[in-house]
Amino acid sequence: MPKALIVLILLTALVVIAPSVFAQESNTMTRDADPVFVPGGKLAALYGTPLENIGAFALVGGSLIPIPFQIDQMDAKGELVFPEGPKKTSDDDPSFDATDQLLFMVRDAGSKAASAQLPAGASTTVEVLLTDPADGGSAWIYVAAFAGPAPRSDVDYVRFDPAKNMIHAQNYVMGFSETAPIAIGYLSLTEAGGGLTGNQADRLKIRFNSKAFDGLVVIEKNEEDFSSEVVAWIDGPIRIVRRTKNRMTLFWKIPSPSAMLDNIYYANYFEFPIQVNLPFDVDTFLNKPKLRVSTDGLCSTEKRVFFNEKNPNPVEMDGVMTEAEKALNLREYDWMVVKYAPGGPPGGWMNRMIYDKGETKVVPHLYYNDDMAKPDGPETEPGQCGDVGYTLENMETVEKGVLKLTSVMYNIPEFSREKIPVYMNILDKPIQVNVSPAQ
Ligand SMILES: [Ca+2]
Ligand SMILES: [Ca+2]
Ligand SMILES: [Ca+2]
Repeated sequence: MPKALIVLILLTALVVIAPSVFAQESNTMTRDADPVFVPGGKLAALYGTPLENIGAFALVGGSLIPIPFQIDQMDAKGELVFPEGPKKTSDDDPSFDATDQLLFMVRDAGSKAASAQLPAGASTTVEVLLTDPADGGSAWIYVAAFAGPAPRSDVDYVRFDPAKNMIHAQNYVMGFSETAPIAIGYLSLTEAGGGLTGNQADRLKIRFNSKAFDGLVVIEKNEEDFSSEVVAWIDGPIRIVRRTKNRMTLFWKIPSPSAMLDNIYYANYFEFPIQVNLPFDVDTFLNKPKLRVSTDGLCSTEKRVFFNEKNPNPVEMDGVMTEAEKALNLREYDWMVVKYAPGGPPGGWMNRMIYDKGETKVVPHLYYNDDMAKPDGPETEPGQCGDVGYTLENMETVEKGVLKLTSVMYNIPEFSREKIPVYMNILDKPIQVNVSPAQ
């Protein structure tokens, strides 16, 4: 058979086959807000590789490009490794091993690559298939080991400024109160986060009050009674993990046991944990203990509205408590939203709580106060202007021990109600990963 004819037949075959193959293998992932975690146990092909020799890539618009990713290491004791800060730590095995994990943003994944498109010069390449359990959508990334430093993306979604103790994320900027270093004292949405207006937060308030010794003593504590020290941090392109050592003066001069808390910041959301250490059975000493954790707003900024699934009609956070606001259902909620009022910028925040109540009956209820005439010090702007968060109910059912709650704040840059389930899926239906050798 003449050579030209064979070539022609092959070409025809390719043209016929190619569209159907590519149609099945293109990126169909609709989710764009999630980080994706690949545990080290699934990346055995990379064990022993120095971290700087590992690269992650995605096929976008027909070319394979480096994507932002980071590797968080865990030591032999299962402790997260913090490469920076006064109490920095290091991994027993500084190269990639089974306890480390690789993370990246789902928005950076791409289509399935053919073998000719795999990273040139890599000694090993694995294919990571991402599947959305909610709608079956899929996307891919490729992780490769090189003999020397790997090509890297220069995208950095989050930056920690340790001198100013500020977080600069793609969608928001956060700082802390000078007089209460455990508490958020500055929070703004960037243009990418659907905001434009500078600081929106008075401060985070942590308020505890209780009676003790049959009502003879009143105990009141606020966020200024905490010491909080940044001891170490991870600052990668995907997330910041900021470890703080926190103590509260409990009674007279007796400090609480110190609690290490890891605040985590992604491009578009953050996790703010609270830990209540109880060195005794609460019921023995305290009557009606109450804890409130809330973020007060500023009336001087752009108007905002609030709603949650139990209170679907938005109420205006304007410093005036209407009848509708007084009648809000405060029961335990799945999510709540604070966004700019209609006509304002498009962005908003969705909040949810993660907690394990264990044997206790402790539940977070909604806290909402929007009354400028009611001072609630210590605070920056007197009065409450859309002060929203949670109170812990039934704390007297807690026995000696530790109570942990994490508040997660998701920024939704172009807010619409249809997006709420999408953001709930970040935790409820995490994106699945399957790793196989790249073909
Ligand atoms: Ca390691
Ligand atoms: Ca109001
Ligand atoms: Ca205030």
